Order: sequence, then C-alpha cells, then structure tokens
Amino acid sequence: MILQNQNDTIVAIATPAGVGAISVIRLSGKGSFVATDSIFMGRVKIAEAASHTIHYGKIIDENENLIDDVLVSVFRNPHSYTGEDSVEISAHGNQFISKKIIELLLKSDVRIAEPGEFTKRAFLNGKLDLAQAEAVVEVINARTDASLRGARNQLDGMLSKKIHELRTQLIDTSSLVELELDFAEEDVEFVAHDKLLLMIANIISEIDKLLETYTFGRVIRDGVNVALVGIPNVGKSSLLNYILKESRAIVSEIPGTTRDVIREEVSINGILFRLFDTAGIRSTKNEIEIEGVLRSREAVKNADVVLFINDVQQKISKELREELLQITSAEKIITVLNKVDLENILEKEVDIYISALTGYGINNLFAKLREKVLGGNSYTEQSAIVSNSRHYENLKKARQELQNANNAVKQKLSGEYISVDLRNAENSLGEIIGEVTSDDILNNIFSRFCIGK
Ligand SMILES: Nc1nc2c(ncn2[C@@H]2O[C@H](COP(=O)(O)OP(=O)(O)OP(=O)(O)O)[C@@H](O)[C@H]2O)c(=O)[nH]1
Ligand SMILES: [Mg+2]
Repeated sequence: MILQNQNDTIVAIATPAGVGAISVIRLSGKGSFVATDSIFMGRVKIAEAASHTIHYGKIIDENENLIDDVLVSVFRNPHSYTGEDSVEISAHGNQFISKKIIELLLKSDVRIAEPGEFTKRAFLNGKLDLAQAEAVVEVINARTDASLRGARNQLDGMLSKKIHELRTQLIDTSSLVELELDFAEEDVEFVAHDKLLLMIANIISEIDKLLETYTFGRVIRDGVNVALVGIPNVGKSSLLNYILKESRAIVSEIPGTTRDVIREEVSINGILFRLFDTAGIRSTKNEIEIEGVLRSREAVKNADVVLFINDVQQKISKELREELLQITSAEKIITVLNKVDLENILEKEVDIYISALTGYGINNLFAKLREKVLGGNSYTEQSAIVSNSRHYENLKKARQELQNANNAVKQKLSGEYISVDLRNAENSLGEIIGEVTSDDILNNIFSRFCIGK
C-alpha cells in the first residue's frame, strides 16, 4: 500500500454499503476538483469554489444523462481531513448511484483508494500522528460511552502528548551523555552518574504508570467476554434474561434446556460485556446435548470472566469446579450462588449470592465483574490511557532499553553503550506516535481500516 503513489488523486465511497438517505463519495488529491468538474453541473465550477463551501448540482455522464442531483462539499488544502484538496459528494443513498459516480470519476486521473488511505495521508501530511490515526478506528468501533471517551481521548492526543513529553526527556538525557562523549579525552563530566540514574528512573516510572493503564484501556476498548456456566438448571439462562431485561433465552424447569451458546452484548456502567449463556455441563447420552456441552467448554476457554453458577438447593459442584480449573484459571472464576430467594443458607465457598428471579444481588454481581476485570484500577478517561497492543509492546520495549541504560551506568560502562540504549528507547517511543516509522508498521496499521476512511 505504501508503494502507492501519494500524489495520486483517490476516490472511495465513505458511507456503509446498503441503502440509506445519503451516500458520500470522497475524493482527495490534487486532481479532486478537476475530476469533480468533469461530471458535475452546477452554478459554479468546483475548481473555482472557495474552501468549506457546499454546492448543489447534477451529476451527468458523458452523454449528459442525469445520474443524480447532489451536494458537493469543497475543502482546499491544507484545511481538509487529509491535508490535501478534497471533495465530498453527497448523493442519494443507493449503492448503484454511488458506484456509477465512481465509475465516471475513474475516467479522470483518479484511482480507487486503498483501505485507510485517507487517514494515512492525514498522517503523512502531519494532520494526525500515528497514535491519533489509530484512534480513528477506535472511534468508529466504539460502542459504549467509556470506549468512545477512551478513543476520543486518544484521538485528541492525550496519549501522544504524554509520549512526546517522555521522548523529549529522553532526548535531553541522551544529548547530555553524547556531549560527554564528544569531550571524552578531556574527561569532563557533564552529568553526574547519580543524576543520570535519577533521570532514567523517572522516565521508567512514568512508563510504568502508562503500562498500568493497559488493563483498563483494553477493557473499555474491547469489552469483556463473560461465560455463564454451571450444571443444568441452576438458572444460567434466567440470569442472562434478568441482565438483558428481556426473555432472550428459553427458561424451563427441565434440566438441559439450553443447547446452543447464546451470545448477547450489554453495557454495564460503560463497559461492554459479551455474555455467553451455555448449556448446562453434565455427562449425557443425548447427541445434541453433548455438542452443547462441548460448546460450553469452548465458551469457558474464550472467556475473560467465568460465572460459575450454582443452585442454592444443591451442593456446589466440586467436579465441575475441578473441570473449570482445567480449562481456565482460578482468578477468572466468580462462584455464584443463585436462587437465594428459595433458601437462606450461608455458603462459604461462594463469592456472591443472587436471585435471577427477584434480582437480589445483581448489583453486587456487576460490581464484582467490574472489580474482576479492572482490579483496583480506577483510571479515568481523562488521563493518557494505553489500549492498543502495539503501543503497549513499544512501551515495554522502551522500558527494557532504559533498564539496560540504567545497568550500563551502574556498571560504569562507556557512555557509548548508555547512549545506544537511550536512543533505542527513544525510537521505541517514537514508533508509537509515528515520529520513527517503517513501511511495515504503516501498512499493518492502515490495512485494518475500511475503504473510504
Ligand atoms: N426461585 C428461583 N427460581 C429460579 C431462579 N433462577 C432460575 N430459576 C428457575 O430454575 C429453573 C431453571 O432455570 P434456567 O434459567 O432454565 O436454568 P439453566 O441453568 O439455564 O438450565 P439449563 O439451560 O437447562 O442448563 C427455571 O424453572 C427457573 O424459573 C431463582 O433465582 N429463583
Ligand atoms: Mg439455560
């Protein structure tokens, strides 16, 4: 993708496929205005129109057949999303019309955009840094208040600002070390070793603070998979229905009601939970139920949290607990005792008491879920948050390189070693915001975008 010429004029449909009120076709690059004028008939020529103006007119084909009447928005460089001359054509929301308009535009010196190419150009033209460009995808995908705020926070540059600060500190530190190298023969010391150690330790501690936000960042970005498991009839489907406030899954007093895994999403206090109601796990000869039980185990494997549900009228299933521990880890399991409206016993081996019938304890369950996925972390979306694995890995790398620098200072190694470690750390941070970058990184990032973005 990076091999594609950045000077080309590109075009794509920017709205989702299907029928809608309007569909937007987006052009960017030097030839945008001329290409638009070749198919547009309005009161003014787009090539002469002022930036940030909208023009009504008709799209016509080469035989002057009317294709659609449209609104054309004009953005002149550098005041556009990409930083280039850009046009947005709003047509009626019919894919057939949009495709026709694109076909006509392709007769000019225009080509179809690659996925993410508009945003990539915005990055290359300095409109956004790399972390911000990545946040564009997050904003598009956000489905809860918290994930949207987190994505906005990154798009607005909270993380970038922090990384930039750290990188500047690092550059200052390595410049001091390098200055000293230049004067090596004269044996002057520009920076005392303990001062150097302190500077490095400071940056490491700042990086640690960022690394700690990752759990929170990932949870608000990606949501959490929760499997509802237990032996048959303990009330798994009842709990699902209670949380969803609708009768989504069939509930009956017959054990073995649920056979398929039922997946539903719900936002609880801003966090997206994907709930998986599963078939009750037991040994059975029924072929369909056997398959259901296999699927239950699969759901446990993929879960971030496992609600191990039990019935107050029965003993906690020791065998099932053992079995769960074989396929998931103990810290992911919340042991729940359901149907406490029926009997009032104090069972020591459970984490939480609920009634899926009356709703008793459900708020405690929500609090427990939140605690499970966030631990003691209570970051707000106001501070810089790491939610992207690429950023996380780069921060860890930078931390390691700083640790190496720290060791080199302590071992009184020559400044050259220290300087190399510091420069490496600088690059690792630079990659996050795209101040240092490679074609591979860019391709990897932008190929995940949709076309037209
Ligand atoms: N009293 C009372 N009954 C409940 C409660 N939760 C579920 N039940 C009843 O228990 C029975 C089984 O409930 P389900 O939700 O179908 O149980 P399940 O765990 O999904 O069962 P399978 O799908 O067969 O594994 C139904 O008759 C429910 O009405 C509860 O909290 N209190
Ligand atoms: Mg069920």
